[in-house]
Amino acid sequence: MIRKYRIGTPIETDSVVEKIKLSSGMVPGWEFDEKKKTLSMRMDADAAVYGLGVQVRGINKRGWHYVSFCADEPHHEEGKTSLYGANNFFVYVPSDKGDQRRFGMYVDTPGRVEFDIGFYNKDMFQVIFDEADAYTYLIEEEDDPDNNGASGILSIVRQFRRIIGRSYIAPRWAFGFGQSRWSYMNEDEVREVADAYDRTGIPLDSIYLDIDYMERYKDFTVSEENFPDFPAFVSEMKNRGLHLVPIIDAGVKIEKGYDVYEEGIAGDHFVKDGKGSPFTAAVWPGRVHFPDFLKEDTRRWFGEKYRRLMDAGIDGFWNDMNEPAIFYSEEHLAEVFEKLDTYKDKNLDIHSFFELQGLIGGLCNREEDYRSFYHEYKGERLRHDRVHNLYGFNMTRAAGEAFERIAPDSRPLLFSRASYIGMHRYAGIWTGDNMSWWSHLLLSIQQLPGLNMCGFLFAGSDIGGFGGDVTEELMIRWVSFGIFTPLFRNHSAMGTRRQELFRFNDTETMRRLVELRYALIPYLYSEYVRAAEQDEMLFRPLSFEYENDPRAAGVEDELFVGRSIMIAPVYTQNARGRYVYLPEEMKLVRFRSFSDYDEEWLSAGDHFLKAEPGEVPVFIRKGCELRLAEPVMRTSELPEYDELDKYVFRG
Ligand code: MIG
Repeated sequence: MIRKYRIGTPIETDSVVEKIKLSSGMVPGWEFDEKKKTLSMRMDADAAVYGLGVQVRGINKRGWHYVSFCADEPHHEEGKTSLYGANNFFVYVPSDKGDQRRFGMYVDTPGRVEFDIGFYNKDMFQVIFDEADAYTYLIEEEDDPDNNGASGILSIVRQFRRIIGRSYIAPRWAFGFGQSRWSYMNEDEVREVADAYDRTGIPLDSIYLDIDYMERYKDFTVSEENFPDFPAFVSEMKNRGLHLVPIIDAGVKIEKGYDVYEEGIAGDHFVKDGKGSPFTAAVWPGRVHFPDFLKEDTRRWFGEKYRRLMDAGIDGFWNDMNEPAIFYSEEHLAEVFEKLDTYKDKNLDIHSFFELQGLIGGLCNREEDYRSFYHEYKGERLRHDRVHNLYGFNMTRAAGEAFERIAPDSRPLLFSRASYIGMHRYAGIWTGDNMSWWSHLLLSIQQLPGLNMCGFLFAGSDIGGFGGDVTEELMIRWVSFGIFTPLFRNHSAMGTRRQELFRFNDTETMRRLVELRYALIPYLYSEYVRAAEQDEMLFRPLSFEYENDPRAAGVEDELFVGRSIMIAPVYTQNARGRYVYLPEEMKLVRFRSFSDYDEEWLSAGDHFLKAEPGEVPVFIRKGCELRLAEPVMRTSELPEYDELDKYVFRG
């Protein structure tokens, strides 16, 4: 049962595709304070709150506040309130003691909105708007005849997923292992990576091209110096069964003679400053203009540009910097330079010194800059901050819509950093610039359920961590978890320790783990496609499956993956295992490789689970089965799930 309510004059976002009749009045159960622009509700002492897409601090979101305002935020620490996505759907689950009922809520507003979930006042849930213009959808449990036994929370999620449209389905090769680095600079570096993987026998399906493949960071160009015959190189890789996946950034370099820039100006495709000229900011290439992806013909124009790379044989892309990230705006930079001059001969004391530091540190992603340019959206001129959260969504939609025209029968890979609900119909996401920290391995486990709830099924984090130096043990544990995530990509930042798997001492363990991934792909991919088609979640916390088990509600580090299995990754240093809670009896299979394992039945309750680095425990649910393939070097050599009969594990 879904009801839709209106607050103020909402901006249409295209996130909901089903027509739902507007109900009159305010969302029942919530109070709206017009002056404070706040919706609020008292929370039951034991209530849990799930959802909100990609955010910090665990699966149950209660106890912190979250701001939906897509942010280029490379520090995913627990004090942060915004990461790259703005995904305003949550499920509220009260205890059975009070008189409240479970429900889901989607707050559809493209501007900034804060979800204070017991942060300021531990018993209050507050939705605080910048502009109180929104649709809210209230989703209650209903008897769903074809819910396949889904329990209350899952049926709420499923109803929501139905109204936002079917999730993007990535090609199967995208489940293969991907190796990325910022950046492989030229053909030879890419070849060396491919050769080293083949030499060590570690399966691989794709190699990513980060910004340096371009000519001076200009979108849709390829450096002729470093990739002299790009189409030939793409097909050389293709002949080896490898896909190259280039990055595309949101900003278009301002450069006379660069056709994307020239066409953008001629076609009036860029966002405007207050005076009506194209807004100038800086990102990688230096000064750029931002395409106004909110305009349909700009999406069409920009989307067509992907064709160039596709004509060269490319069939996968990642869209970056589309919050959009801004290093500085030209206007503000000039102000800062002027101000800096006044410090020159000053005796800098504590105040002026910090002020000076703030001037420089505050150049990036500045609030005021986001309020200084304009879009043309559905026939209206709107200031950017009011529609900020739609930017990355619509950049990615431009690509997705273009793929439907350019390659209607094939399924290119596409994922994005920024997101809004609605984008899940066109692409997946990756979780951005994490660190090579154990805590971020845990974070990457905990981010998945919230993403799945919002329709993002094709998702994953940078394996091994993006920033900082990874250790071999962390990499082994991270890969041991990553083999279950749809996007399974090792990526790291410039200047950090090289972390391709063949660079570690124990490449044997790395190979076994990636082989296990390939053995799992038929299961994972068929469960993934099914989840997309049936509006289900691929990754489910225990509390979603065992709603009446109070112990399950507290489990933040175990997940069901598809219908048959549950995982309990190890995410601490020097561990030889971990504690695990089983809501019911399950079969444990402890894999050292796809063909080397031991099995045992474990009863419901708590257990210490032994798992040395390199051992991957998988729990098979009672009455379910898991079939593995024999590993191969490329996904193209894998059979379908139904064809497997050799390695069958039964719970
Ligand atoms: O400001 O393209 O999240 O994956 O390697 C950094 C360089 C820009 C951020 C992405 C990261 C990518 C990096 N990009």
